[in-house]
Amino acid sequence: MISISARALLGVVGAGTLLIAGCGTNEVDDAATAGDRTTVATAPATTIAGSTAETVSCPPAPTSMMGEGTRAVSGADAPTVSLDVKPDAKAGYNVAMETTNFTWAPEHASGEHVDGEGHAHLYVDGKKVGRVYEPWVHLMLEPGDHEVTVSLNGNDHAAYVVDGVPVEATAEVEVGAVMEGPMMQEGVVETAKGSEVTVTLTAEADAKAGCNFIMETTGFMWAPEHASGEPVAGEGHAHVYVDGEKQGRLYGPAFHLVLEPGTHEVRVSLNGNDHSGYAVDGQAVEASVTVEVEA
Ligand SMILES: [Cu+2]
Repeated sequence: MISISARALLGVVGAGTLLIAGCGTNEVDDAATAGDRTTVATAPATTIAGSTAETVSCPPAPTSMMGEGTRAVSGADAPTVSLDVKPDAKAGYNVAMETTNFTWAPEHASGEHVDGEGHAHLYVDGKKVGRVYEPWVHLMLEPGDHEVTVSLNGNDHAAYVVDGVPVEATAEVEVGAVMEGPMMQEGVVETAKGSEVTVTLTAEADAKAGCNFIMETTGFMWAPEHASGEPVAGEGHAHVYVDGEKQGRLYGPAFHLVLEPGTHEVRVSLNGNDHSGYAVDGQAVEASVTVEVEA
């Protein structure tokens, strides 16, 4: 049902003009499941352990597309990318990119060009969904035939091009009318004493648009390849919420968000492979930061 020809990126989907790295147009995903809610209710934003106190100002989306341009590269050192898209056992698709001669550098996004460094841009049916900062992304797609494309871009967003051909990969994805996986209980996993799981979240204005977010975790292993699989102690991924609404999954510690003007709370939770939220002493393992986007 999926034919593969390239690679992909990261996935969070947003409502409205929200531009998160990754997802399709809607992110129903695991959003409707009850387990998440509990953790939200019991953890007021102001007391979340890993949260950043000050408000971070994030530039709005550019009103016109800045010339992102291209960067011609050649020779044996030119970056390459390939793409693998597989249905997730619960919802949506897991997209894995493999790259060569390429260094993921979310911390340099919108900064100076460095040969071989950069991030990916994700497109669904030719429309840019957002940036991807790491090789795994979760995508929600509407029923129908879709083309998922990832391009490799430098820190300054210029697309890498080899012999006039963009370094990108495309996968054809055919989404059936019903693609609901088995309903998984999104409960809470109390972590055993002595195996504490923690997360902190920081945001920094991106020089071009939006904010770049970085999670730091302890006692936790990113396991995108096990998402919607059996729980393994300490493994998992994150869920990201904006103003209390789930946007999608995160498969690694770095992500980019362009939000609508206003003040927003961006929150992440650490979740097991089965999507249960990690908790320590009854407290959800999550972190939040408040960002302000100028009109
Ligand atoms: Cu999950």
